[in-house]
Amino acid sequence: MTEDIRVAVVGAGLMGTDHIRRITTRTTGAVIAAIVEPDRNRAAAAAALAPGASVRTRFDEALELDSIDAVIIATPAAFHEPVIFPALDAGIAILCEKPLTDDSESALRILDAEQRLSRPHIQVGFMRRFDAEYQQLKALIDSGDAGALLALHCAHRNPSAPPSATTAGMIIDSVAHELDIVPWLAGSPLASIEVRFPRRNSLAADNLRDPQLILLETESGVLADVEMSVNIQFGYQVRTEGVFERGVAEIGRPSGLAQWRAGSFTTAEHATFETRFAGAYDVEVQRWIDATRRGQVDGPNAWDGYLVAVAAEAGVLAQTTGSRVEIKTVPKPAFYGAPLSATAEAQ
Ligand code: ISE
Repeated sequence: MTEDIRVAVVGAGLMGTDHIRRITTRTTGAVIAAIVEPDRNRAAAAAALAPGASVRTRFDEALELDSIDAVIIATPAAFHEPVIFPALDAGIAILCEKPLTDDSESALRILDAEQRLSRPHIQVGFMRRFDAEYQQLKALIDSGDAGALLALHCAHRNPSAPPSATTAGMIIDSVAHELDIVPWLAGSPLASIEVRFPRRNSLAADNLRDPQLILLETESGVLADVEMSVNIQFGYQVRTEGVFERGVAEIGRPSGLAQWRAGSFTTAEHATFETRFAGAYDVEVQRWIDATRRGQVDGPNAWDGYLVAVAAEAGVLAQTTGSRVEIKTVPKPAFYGAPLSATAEAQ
């Protein structure tokens, strides 16, 4: 393909707008051909970033009228399926923001529909896999230079939660990242999940059990503890420490200008995931564009999205039982390539 691919962005909220800005100013090989957004103000603000793009209220209009080659789905998860099915029918490339869906049944419906095509078309927006520091940690784990990976300590901290946040949603929408990245780092699928609630943050809405402590175990026996906080005020922070046989390694520390002044040491922390993972999003979208032009998917696919949906469901159950819940998946279809480890889907 020599011409730029024509992309429709469905949903012009925070992430959709961020991707529109990215494609118009930082990536190459793609143009925004259509913006699908029913809210007029949002649509107008997004359209101002992408001169020449059509503005539509429905995805089928964009499919019919804008000659699109690909779609970025940036709506809330409950609205992913109604865009994914017609996009698959049209045979176009899909970058779907995480989570793929908010339940495993709908994820399975998507896998079934995708397998009617000759190859995978869906990439899921687990952008951490493209982050430079996560890539370094993964390379260290894979090299074996520090010995085997034994455990991970993960902290996932958001400054404040929107009023729509729920206790289950903290697993489905936020811990979703760790449900993807922990097995990716460890090179082994998740086997179980346990969720406990520490003392409640009084700054959280009354309905919210925040923070949460999550314990994940991989089939290979790596244990990952995750502190998920969504009202921690000071900033946005995602830190991961790997414990190895011969040492430890950490990613996610604040970087940039450090100051020693007036008796204190300071360095700025991120306020939002848009800046913390800006580089990762750029790489993710550029690689998605490049792969789309080659007719491939080069990143977490719909199968990975399904695995996260299953693990999140187990996590929501674990919130209510307070005990360890096993994560059980259907066997991996050959369509999605080799399983993560030999034992991945053996049971
Ligand atoms: C948000 O949707 C994200 O994906 C962020 O990375 C995550 O930190 C946040 O908790 C989610 O709500």
